Amino acid sequence: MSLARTRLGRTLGSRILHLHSPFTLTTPNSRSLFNNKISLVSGLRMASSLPKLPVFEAIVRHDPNSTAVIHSRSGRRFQYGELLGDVAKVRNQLYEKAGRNDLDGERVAFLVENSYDYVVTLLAILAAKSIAVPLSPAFPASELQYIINHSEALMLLASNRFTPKAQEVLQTDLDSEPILLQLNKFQGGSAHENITLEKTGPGAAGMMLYTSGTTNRPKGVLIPQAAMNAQARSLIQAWEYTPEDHLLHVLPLHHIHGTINAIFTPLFSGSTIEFMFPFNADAVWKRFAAPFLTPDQTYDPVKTGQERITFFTAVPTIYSRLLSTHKGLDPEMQSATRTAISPTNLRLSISGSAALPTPIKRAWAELSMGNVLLERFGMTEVGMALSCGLDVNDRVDGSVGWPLPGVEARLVDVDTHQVIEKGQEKDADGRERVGEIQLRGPTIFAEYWRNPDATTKEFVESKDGKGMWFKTGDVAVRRPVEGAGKSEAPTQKDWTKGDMYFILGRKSADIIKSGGEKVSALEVEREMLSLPQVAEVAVLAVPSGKWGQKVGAVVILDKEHCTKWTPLEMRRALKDRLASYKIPQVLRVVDHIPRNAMGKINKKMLVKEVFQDDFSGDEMGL
Ligand code: MLC
Ligand code: AMP
Repeated sequence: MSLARTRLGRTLGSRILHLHSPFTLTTPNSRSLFNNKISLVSGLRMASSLPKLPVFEAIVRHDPNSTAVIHSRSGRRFQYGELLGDVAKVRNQLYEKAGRNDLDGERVAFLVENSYDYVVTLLAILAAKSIAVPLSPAFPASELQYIINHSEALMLLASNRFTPKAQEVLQTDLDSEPILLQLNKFQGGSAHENITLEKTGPGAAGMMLYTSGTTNRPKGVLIPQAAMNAQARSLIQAWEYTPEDHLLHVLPLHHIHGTINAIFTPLFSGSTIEFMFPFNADAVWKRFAAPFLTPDQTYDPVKTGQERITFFTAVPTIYSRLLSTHKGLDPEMQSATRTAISPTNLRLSISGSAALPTPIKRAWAELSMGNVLLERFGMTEVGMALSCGLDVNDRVDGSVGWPLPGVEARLVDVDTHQVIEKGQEKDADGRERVGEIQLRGPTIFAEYWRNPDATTKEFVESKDGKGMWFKTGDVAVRRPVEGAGKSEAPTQKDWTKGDMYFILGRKSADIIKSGGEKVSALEVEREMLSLPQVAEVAVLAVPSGKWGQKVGAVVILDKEHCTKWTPLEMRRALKDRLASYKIPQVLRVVDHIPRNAMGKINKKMLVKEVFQDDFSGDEMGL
């Protein structure tokens, strides 16, 4: 046992076990306990067998020598052939550490960086038929404490890098103590093992993502693996992922966008996932350009040692940052990056998680010499639901397209509460009818964890007996678009037909989308009200060119505590309570917040009154 490891073991106490050295134990007591556990599970040490989940069946079929994952900065590569062997190892270690050979339906939280290790960990938890709860390492311990308590996590897995963070969380006041397991890093080059897929069924395997909503604490969205598979299949059909796709991954991994669209689905298709996180515009431009930095700027993966990026999926803020930094690149880089993102090289660039402003879409198309961003609409609870089509004519400005394969969508009139049937998109006066988007199908989540009331509230019964509809809270109109959904091109699919959906906004003013991150105004208000400085507060969505929306706070100070409060002081006060993107970017201190007779604040009016000055000067800088 190395000195460093002994020290680390001591610091963590007897709860820790190093994954790749399962016999390295930290205390004599834990050794005997552990040995007992080994014998209990020894019959299950099936390094070469996994349950027959569709994702494993797909991975087994891929060329074992093809690249599954690349770490962009180090250049380290991991092949499809090594993936399932590594998954089986980690799955077995979960059993060993838990001292149980059945983790069916248990929640396993994990703090692992964007890497091959994250992919292996996620799949290993599914292989154990458990529910994977990915945590954001950027969250303060108090937010992670909430998730661990709420999900009743049996285990907390942490990479070496995030073990200190995991320890910090374990030192908070937890309802129960999850078993901590430190995962060592895979270096690449594991043997290609023959993995047997056993017909044991998926059990309760799935993923649970925490999302802010109209309640003051985030909700756990339970996505069974069957829904994860349905989401992946739908996207493969719509966006045609292939083994030739090379995806540059710049997104956080505790959201549906970064996990299902950019990990789970590419794994189904045998695509390559290259991790480059956190997002940095200069680094992304350099990576795009790399395979084209040849004397005549032709694509040369052999000489440059870099394959081209064919697939990129991001939020509008990321495209906006890329556009505004491009001007600062030197001429050679400008030219190479333009070639790299042109449609011949970058097969598909997708925008979603927030409304795509048309100026960003146009500027990207111009810079890339014709790559029109494909916009789609999704949600943690439903995966991807609506999408524009692969055909360029089907990427209509301002529209999120059509229901994806396998997804059923309808609009329910926000005024009359009637379903807006096909052909009834206009009222008697010829005005467009605005409706809430409701969805159903195999891609939809199962429930809000331990929250039957919220689950019941967000689903409505159907009249046709074909299943309940999920209420998204997003409002839209449907209209025909000349020339869209009509192409005979081979990429045209049956789902890109009929009227297209255009999102207008959300029903609730209490949900803010900033840089693709969802923020609950109520959650922020709750934390602010617990500060001694704050007597009253309203948290609002302030329109922003750069972020889509910014979190804004209108505050009445508690004069007994302070008479002045700066944005910096506010940020400092909230730093340990809220993830940084939830902390208001703009603050106004006022003497009075107008309320109606019911005591309610009209946030849509208040934002106009108070933040008028912030609406300008925050353009995208394209
Ligand atoms: C970071 N900051 C934000 C922010 N992200 N503030 C508001 N909104 C955000 N989204 C804060 C940081 O905490 C920091 O504050 C300051 O801004 C500058 O940080 P930065 O380093 O410049 O920001 P960066 O790390 O580059 O992040 C920006 C970003 C990131 C756009 C790359 O927010 C991001 O990856 N967003 C994507 C989120 C996502 O994947 N959403 C999908 C959800 S699923 P300070 O005070 O510390 O300086 C979903 C369904 C669907 O929506 O349809 O896909
Ligand atoms: P989240 O809860 O973080 O998964 O965010 C889901 C929400 O993001 C949706 O309910 C929408 O409000 C918003 N959203 C996602 N994609 C789009 C889009 N293309 N246009 C507008 N809003 C979007």
